[in-house]
Amino acid sequence: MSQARRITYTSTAADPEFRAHFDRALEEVRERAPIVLGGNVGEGPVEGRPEHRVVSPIDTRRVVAEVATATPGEVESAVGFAHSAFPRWRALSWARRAEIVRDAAERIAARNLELAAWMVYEVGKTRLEAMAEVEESADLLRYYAERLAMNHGYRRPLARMSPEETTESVLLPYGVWAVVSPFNFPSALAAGMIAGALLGGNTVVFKPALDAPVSGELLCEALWAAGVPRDALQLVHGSGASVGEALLADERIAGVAFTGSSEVGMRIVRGAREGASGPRPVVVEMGGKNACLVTAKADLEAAAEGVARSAFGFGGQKCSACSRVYVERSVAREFLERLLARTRATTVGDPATGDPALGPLIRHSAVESYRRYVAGIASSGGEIACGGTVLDQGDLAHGFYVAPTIAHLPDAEHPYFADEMFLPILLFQEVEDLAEGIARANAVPYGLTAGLFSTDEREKEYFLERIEAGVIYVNRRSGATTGAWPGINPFGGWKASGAPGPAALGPDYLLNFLREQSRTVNGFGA
Ligand code: UN1
Repeated sequence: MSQARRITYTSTAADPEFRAHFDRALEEVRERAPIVLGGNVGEGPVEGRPEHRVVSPIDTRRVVAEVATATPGEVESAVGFAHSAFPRWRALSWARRAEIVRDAAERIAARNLELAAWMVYEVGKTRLEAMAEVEESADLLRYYAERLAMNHGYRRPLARMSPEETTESVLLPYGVWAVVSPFNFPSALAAGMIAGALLGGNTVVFKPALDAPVSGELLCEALWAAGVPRDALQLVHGSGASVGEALLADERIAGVAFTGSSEVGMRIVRGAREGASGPRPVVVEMGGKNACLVTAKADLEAAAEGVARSAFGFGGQKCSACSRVYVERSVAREFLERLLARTRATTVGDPATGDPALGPLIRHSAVESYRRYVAGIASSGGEIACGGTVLDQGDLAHGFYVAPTIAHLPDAEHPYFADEMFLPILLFQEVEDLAEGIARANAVPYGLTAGLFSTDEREKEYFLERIEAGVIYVNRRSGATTGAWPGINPFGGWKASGAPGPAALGPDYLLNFLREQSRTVNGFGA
């Protein structure tokens, strides 16, 4: 059943009808779990027993999926199938490929509650965040298909040297792309990269995060059902270290699209660019340490809401999360009080049974990392203004729950200011003025997103011209640094956050997956 009022990342509350529908979807999913998954190599799942169990971060006694991971031989076969499928898939008209991808979008939209319910169990998102992500996935497919159509499949007549000659620029696919996606947006980030590759006529071998294989399979199901041949979209499960590496090592892989940590992304950039037949295109979207600046001229209530939503939404497990806030001294105290009030009121709990603002972290190691950072802040003379505790009592004992945390470090140069934690830990810092805030915001290797709260036109201008980030927002109450949407907020990192190239969610994203051929044809054969 699909939802009448569409949910996006700006939605704040669910109406009772949505809750009731979602409850039913959760119940159905609970009955079907654990789902057995084997990816798809050739026409069917990989051989072998499902040896990898995906447990829900909400309650680890609940097994969400049993997954058969691909062996190196199966990865090789998957690449082989996608390689053989390439000539047929690229030979389809661009209009047909766009039609198939649009159809997949409608299939995703038609099953939105079911897909979102699986995602709640699989990665622990809240209902609203999961639903928004499913809607974003459908919109991504629609938007990229529309961009292909608006550009007429990227064939453009050019000027001619002589009347007998016709000249054209044609953008063409490369071949097989490896698409590797992370757990935190297991549907949308995969949908974007896969659609980018497929629409241009490339084929794909897709490896979803091992923490989130269900969302990956459901996405592929929609694409296959819409008419993407199974061999043109192969699906292999496994870890980055085994399956990911095997994929990248295969010389028939013509391009790599990766979203995930900077550590892995940079390894891919270094290692994968050199392909068997020349440089390989590599599209990488990596980490962030995103700052928000709040000046004395800000609407402090809007700022507190925007920062809290971006810092703590999905437990800070977004590359776009706000993890540093720099506040002008004269309003620092008042802003902090408002932010603390909001943060203390943030409900943490099981998103499948209730409607908390925050669910669990993805896995045990994230909780361990949270403990280490909290201890590190204390041992550096820092102060935990709120949070800092692991929530493992009562109903929360079987999941990975932690309290949203605001911390202050006396040393403004502390390495934590440049360390992507992927946790609900926000570092709070006073600054003299906007100039100092921008200097601090820019003083990290990353440059993904950034935010400003100020009502002053000159300050806005000053910020827009100096901030070093690919995605910037001013006065965004619904999310100071997060919540990019297809066709609205192109999403690409600067500096260590991404590779140069047209941004995801933006009008030119498909260009990443295409190479140009210039065609000059002389009518008289001369
Ligand atoms: C990511 O955080 O990994 O802006 C990507 C957002 C999302 C994209 C985030 N649409 O929050």
